[in-house]
Amino acid sequence: MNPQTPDPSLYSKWWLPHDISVHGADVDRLMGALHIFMFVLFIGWGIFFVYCLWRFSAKNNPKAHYVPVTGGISKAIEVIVVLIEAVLLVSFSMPVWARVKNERPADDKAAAVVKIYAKQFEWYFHYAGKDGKFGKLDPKLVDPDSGNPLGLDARGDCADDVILTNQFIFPSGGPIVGYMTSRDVIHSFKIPVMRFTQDAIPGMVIPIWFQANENGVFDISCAQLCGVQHTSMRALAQIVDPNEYKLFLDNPSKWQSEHPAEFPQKKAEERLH
Ligand SMILES: [Cu+2]
Repeated sequence: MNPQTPDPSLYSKWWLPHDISVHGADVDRLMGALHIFMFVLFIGWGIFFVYCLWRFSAKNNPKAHYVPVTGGISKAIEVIVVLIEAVLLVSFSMPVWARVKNERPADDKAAAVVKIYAKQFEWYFHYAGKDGKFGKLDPKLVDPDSGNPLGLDARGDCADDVILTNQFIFPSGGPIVGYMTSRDVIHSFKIPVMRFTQDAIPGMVIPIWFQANENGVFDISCAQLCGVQHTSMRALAQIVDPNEYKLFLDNPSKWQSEHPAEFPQKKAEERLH
Protein backbone atom coordinates (compact mmCIF):
# COMPACT_ATOMS: atom_id res chain seq x y z
CA MET A 1 0.00 0.00 0.00
CA ASN A 2 1.27 3.43 -0.92
CA PRO A 3 2.13 5.41 2.23
CA GLN A 4 0.11 8.40 0.98
CA THR A 5 -3.05 6.37 0.56
CA PRO A 6 -5.29 5.87 3.57
CA ASP A 7 -6.08 2.34 4.66
CA PRO A 8 -9.41 1.15 3.32
CA SER A 9 -11.96 1.04 6.10
CA LEU A 10 -14.56 -1.69 6.36
CA TYR A 11 -17.05 0.77 4.86
CA SER A 12 -14.92 1.47 1.80
CA LYS A 13 -14.11 -2.22 1.38
CA TRP A 14 -17.73 -3.37 1.25
CA TRP A 15 -19.67 -0.28 0.25
CA LEU A 16 -18.39 2.96 -1.32
CA PRO A 17 -14.72 3.90 -1.68
CA HIS A 18 -13.06 6.45 0.58
CA ASP A 19 -14.52 9.92 -0.03
CA ILE A 20 -12.26 12.96 -0.38
CA SER A 21 -14.50 15.25 -2.40
CA VAL A 22 -16.45 18.30 -1.21
CA HIS A 23 -19.46 16.82 -3.03
CA GLY A 24 -18.89 13.28 -1.83
CA ALA A 25 -21.29 13.36 1.13
CA ASP A 26 -24.11 14.65 -1.12
CA VAL A 27 -23.53 11.95 -3.72
CA ASP A 28 -23.25 9.22 -1.08
CA ARG A 29 -26.47 10.32 0.61
CA LEU A 30 -28.25 10.19 -2.75
CA MET A 31 -26.92 6.72 -3.46
CA GLY A 32 -27.96 5.58 0.01
CA ALA A 33 -31.52 6.91 -0.47
CA LEU A 34 -31.79 5.24 -3.89
CA HIS A 35 -30.56 1.92 -2.54
CA ILE A 36 -33.03 1.98 0.35
CA PHE A 37 -35.89 2.78 -2.04
CA MET A 38 -34.81 0.06 -4.49
CA PHE A 39 -34.53 -2.42 -1.62
CA VAL A 40 -38.11 -1.64 -0.52
CA LEU A 41 -39.30 -2.04 -4.13
CA PHE A 42 -37.39 -5.31 -4.46
CA ILE A 43 -39.02 -6.74 -1.33
CA GLY A 44 -42.45 -5.51 -2.45
CA TRP A 45 -42.17 -6.98 -5.95
CA GLY A 46 -40.75 -10.21 -4.49
CA ILE A 47 -43.78 -10.63 -2.22
CA PHE A 48 -46.09 -9.84 -5.16
CA PHE A 49 -44.28 -12.39 -7.34
CA VAL A 50 -44.67 -15.17 -4.75
CA TYR A 51 -48.32 -14.20 -4.26
CA CYS A 52 -48.92 -14.45 -8.04
CA LEU A 53 -47.28 -17.89 -8.19
CA TRP A 54 -49.77 -19.10 -5.62
CA ARG A 55 -52.84 -17.08 -6.64
CA PHE A 56 -52.64 -17.79 -10.38
CA SER A 57 -51.29 -21.32 -10.35
CA ALA A 58 -52.99 -23.83 -12.67
CA LYS A 59 -54.15 -25.77 -9.62
CA ASN A 60 -56.07 -22.80 -8.21
CA ASN A 61 -57.28 -21.61 -11.62
CA PRO A 62 -58.21 -24.51 -13.89
CA LYS A 63 -59.96 -22.03 -16.17
CA ALA A 64 -58.25 -18.86 -17.46
CA HIS A 65 -59.64 -15.52 -16.31
CA TYR A 66 -59.70 -12.99 -19.18
CA VAL A 67 -60.83 -9.81 -17.42
CA PRO A 68 -57.90 -7.47 -16.57
CA VAL A 69 -57.40 -6.09 -13.06
CA THR A 70 -59.70 -3.16 -12.41
CA GLY A 71 -59.32 -2.70 -8.64
CA GLY A 72 -58.11 0.48 -6.99
CA ILE A 73 -55.21 -1.09 -5.05
CA SER A 74 -52.93 -1.60 -8.05
CA LYS A 75 -53.57 1.95 -9.23
CA ALA A 76 -52.85 3.31 -5.73
CA ILE A 77 -49.54 1.40 -5.56
CA GLU A 78 -48.52 2.73 -8.98
CA VAL A 79 -49.33 6.30 -7.92
CA ILE A 80 -47.31 5.89 -4.69
CA VAL A 81 -44.29 4.57 -6.62
CA VAL A 82 -44.50 7.47 -9.09
CA LEU A 83 -44.76 9.95 -6.19
CA ILE A 84 -41.73 8.51 -4.39
CA GLU A 85 -39.74 8.60 -7.62
CA ALA A 86 -40.77 12.21 -8.18
CA VAL A 87 -39.64 13.10 -4.64
CA LEU A 88 -36.31 11.33 -5.20
CA LEU A 89 -35.78 13.18 -8.47
CA VAL A 90 -36.91 16.66 -7.45
CA SER A 91 -35.76 16.92 -3.85
CA PHE A 92 -32.71 14.63 -3.83
CA SER A 93 -31.19 14.27 -7.31
CA MET A 94 -31.78 17.68 -8.84
CA PRO A 95 -30.27 19.80 -6.00
CA VAL A 96 -27.21 17.51 -5.87
CA TRP A 97 -26.88 17.66 -9.66
CA ALA A 98 -27.12 21.47 -9.57
CA ARG A 99 -24.40 21.74 -6.92
CA VAL A 100 -22.09 19.19 -8.53
CA LYS A 101 -22.48 20.21 -12.17
CA ASN A 102 -23.76 23.76 -12.47
CA GLU A 103 -21.99 25.74 -9.75
CA ARG A 104 -18.71 25.70 -11.62
CA PRO A 105 -16.23 28.40 -10.56
CA ALA A 106 -14.68 30.66 -13.20
CA ASP A 107 -11.26 29.61 -14.52
CA ASP A 108 -9.47 32.51 -12.77
CA LYS A 109 -10.98 31.50 -9.41
CA ALA A 110 -9.73 27.92 -9.70
CA ALA A 111 -6.78 26.35 -7.94
CA ALA A 112 -5.83 24.61 -11.19
CA VAL A 113 -7.02 24.54 -14.79
CA VAL A 114 -6.44 21.46 -16.88
CA LYS A 115 -7.49 20.11 -20.26
CA ILE A 116 -8.17 16.41 -20.30
CA TYR A 117 -8.01 14.32 -23.46
CA ALA A 118 -9.12 10.72 -23.72
CA LYS A 119 -8.08 8.32 -26.42
CA GLN A 120 -7.99 4.56 -26.74
CA PHE A 121 -6.50 3.74 -24.19
CA GLU A 122 -4.83 6.70 -22.57
CA TRP A 123 -5.61 9.82 -20.56
CA TYR A 124 -3.68 13.03 -21.29
CA PHE A 125 -3.57 15.99 -18.94
CA HIS A 126 -2.57 19.32 -20.42
CA TYR A 127 -1.47 22.13 -18.06
CA ALA A 128 -0.81 25.69 -19.15
CA GLY A 129 2.39 25.88 -17.13
CA LYS A 130 3.68 28.88 -15.21
CA ASP A 131 2.33 31.54 -17.61
CA GLY A 132 -1.24 30.23 -17.38
CA LYS A 133 -1.61 30.25 -21.19
CA PHE A 134 -2.47 27.05 -23.02
CA GLY A 135 -0.36 26.34 -26.09
CA LYS A 136 -1.96 25.61 -29.43
CA LEU A 137 -2.45 22.01 -30.51
CA ASP A 138 -1.74 21.12 -34.11
CA PRO A 139 -2.75 17.67 -35.39
CA LYS A 140 0.23 17.76 -37.78
CA LEU A 141 2.59 17.77 -34.79
CA VAL A 142 1.06 14.72 -33.09
CA ASP A 143 3.88 12.30 -32.43
CA PRO A 144 3.44 10.01 -29.43
CA ASP A 145 6.86 8.41 -29.96
CA SER A 146 8.72 11.67 -29.44
CA GLY A 147 6.65 12.61 -26.42
CA ASN A 148 4.11 14.90 -28.12
CA PRO A 149 0.88 12.88 -28.08
CA LEU A 150 -1.40 15.94 -28.41
CA GLY A 151 0.56 17.82 -31.07
CA LEU A 152 1.50 20.74 -28.81
CA ASP A 153 3.16 23.62 -30.64
CA ALA A 154 5.76 24.23 -27.94
CA ARG A 155 7.04 27.59 -29.11
CA GLY A 156 6.97 31.07 -27.56
CA ASP A 157 4.50 31.50 -24.73
CA CYS A 158 3.61 27.85 -24.72
CA ALA A 159 7.03 26.35 -24.21
CA ASP A 160 6.24 25.83 -20.53
CA ASP A 161 3.08 23.80 -21.16
CA VAL A 162 3.04 20.43 -19.46
CA ILE A 163 1.42 17.26 -20.78
CA LEU A 164 1.19 14.21 -18.56
CA THR A 165 0.13 10.77 -19.71
CA ASN A 166 -2.00 8.73 -17.31
CA GLN A 167 -0.97 10.87 -14.39
CA PHE A 168 -3.05 13.73 -13.07
CA ILE A 169 -1.41 15.97 -10.49
CA PHE A 170 -3.65 18.55 -8.85
CA PRO A 171 -3.93 20.48 -5.58
CA SER A 172 -6.37 19.88 -2.74
CA GLY A 173 -8.32 22.60 -0.95
CA GLY A 174 -9.44 24.54 -4.03
CA PRO A 175 -11.65 24.00 -7.05
CA ILE A 176 -10.14 22.29 -10.09
CA VAL A 177 -11.72 23.29 -13.36
CA GLY A 178 -11.17 21.49 -16.59
CA TYR A 179 -12.19 20.92 -20.17
CA MET A 180 -12.61 17.39 -21.35
CA THR A 181 -12.87 15.78 -24.75
CA SER A 182 -12.13 12.54 -26.53
CA ARG A 183 -10.16 11.93 -29.70
CA ASP A 184 -11.89 8.73 -30.78
CA VAL A 185 -14.81 7.05 -29.02
CA ILE A 186 -16.83 7.89 -25.92
CA HIS A 187 -14.83 7.39 -22.73
CA SER A 188 -15.80 8.21 -19.18
CA PHE A 189 -13.46 9.87 -16.73
CA LYS A 190 -13.97 8.49 -13.26
CA ILE A 191 -12.21 9.25 -9.98
CA PRO A 192 -14.08 7.04 -7.49
CA VAL A 193 -12.72 8.76 -4.35
CA MET A 194 -13.85 12.11 -5.78
CA ARG A 195 -17.31 10.73 -6.64
CA PHE A 196 -16.64 12.24 -10.04
CA THR A 197 -17.71 10.70 -13.36
CA GLN A 198 -18.01 12.48 -16.68
CA ASP A 199 -18.23 11.14 -20.22
CA ALA A 200 -15.55 12.35 -22.63
CA ILE A 201 -17.22 12.71 -26.02
CA PRO A 202 -15.51 13.25 -29.39
CA GLY A 203 -16.41 16.59 -30.94
CA MET A 204 -17.48 18.10 -27.61
CA VAL A 205 -15.47 20.06 -25.07
CA ILE A 206 -17.14 19.51 -21.71
CA PRO A 207 -16.44 21.90 -18.83
CA ILE A 208 -15.88 20.09 -15.54
CA TRP A 209 -14.98 20.91 -11.97
CA PHE A 210 -14.41 19.23 -8.63
CA GLN A 211 -12.58 19.80 -5.37
CA ALA A 212 -10.57 17.47 -3.18
CA ASN A 213 -10.17 18.06 0.52
CA GLU A 214 -7.45 15.49 1.10
CA ASN A 215 -4.08 14.60 -0.42
CA GLY A 216 -3.11 11.16 -1.63
CA VAL A 217 -2.66 8.87 -4.58
CA PHE A 218 -5.80 7.36 -6.04
CA ASP A 219 -7.12 5.54 -9.10
CA ILE A 220 -8.69 7.10 -12.17
CA SER A 221 -10.47 4.73 -14.51
CA CYS A 222 -12.45 4.76 -17.71
CA ALA A 223 -16.08 3.99 -16.87
CA GLN A 224 -17.25 3.47 -20.43
CA LEU A 225 -16.67 0.24 -22.32
CA CYS A 226 -14.49 1.84 -24.99
CA GLY A 227 -12.63 -1.01 -26.65
CA VAL A 228 -10.58 -4.13 -26.10
CA GLN A 229 -8.15 -2.55 -23.64
CA HIS A 230 -10.81 -0.61 -21.79
CA THR A 231 -9.87 -2.18 -18.47
CA SER A 232 -6.27 -1.02 -18.79
CA MET A 233 -7.33 2.59 -19.43
CA ARG A 234 -6.43 3.89 -16.04
CA ALA A 235 -4.55 6.82 -14.66
CA LEU A 236 -3.22 8.00 -11.36
CA ALA A 237 -4.58 10.96 -9.41
CA GLN A 238 -1.83 12.52 -7.32
CA ILE A 239 -3.38 15.12 -5.05
CA VAL A 240 -0.95 17.48 -3.32
CA ASP A 241 -0.79 20.69 -1.29
CA PRO A 242 -1.20 23.92 -3.33
CA ASN A 243 2.42 24.95 -2.73
CA GLU A 244 3.61 21.52 -3.94
CA TYR A 245 1.47 22.01 -7.04
CA LYS A 246 3.27 25.30 -7.74
CA LEU A 247 6.60 23.54 -7.38
CA PHE A 248 5.40 20.88 -9.82
CA LEU A 249 4.49 23.53 -12.42
CA ASP A 250 7.86 25.23 -11.94
CA ASN A 251 9.78 22.12 -12.82
CA PRO A 252 7.52 19.18 -13.70
CA SER A 253 10.08 16.49 -14.46
CA LYS A 254 12.20 17.28 -11.40
CA TRP A 255 9.14 17.34 -9.16
CA GLN A 256 7.87 14.05 -10.55
CA SER A 257 11.19 12.32 -10.04
CA GLU A 258 11.24 13.55 -6.43
CA HIS A 259 7.63 12.50 -5.80
CA PRO A 260 7.18 9.12 -7.43
CA ALA A 261 3.69 7.68 -7.16
CA GLU A 262 2.38 4.25 -7.93
CA PHE A 263 -1.08 2.84 -8.38
CA PRO A 264 -2.73 2.10 -5.04
CA GLN A 265 -3.78 -1.32 -6.26
CA LYS A 266 -0.43 -2.25 -7.77
CA LYS A 267 0.51 -4.59 -4.95
CA ALA A 268 -2.82 -6.39 -5.16
CA GLU A 269 -2.34 -6.86 -8.90
CA GLU A 270 1.17 -8.19 -8.47
CA ARG A 271 -0.24 -10.85 -6.19
CA LEU A 272 -2.66 -11.91 -8.91
CA HIS A 273 0.02 -12.34 -11.61
CU1 LIG B 1 -12.02 4.49 -22.30
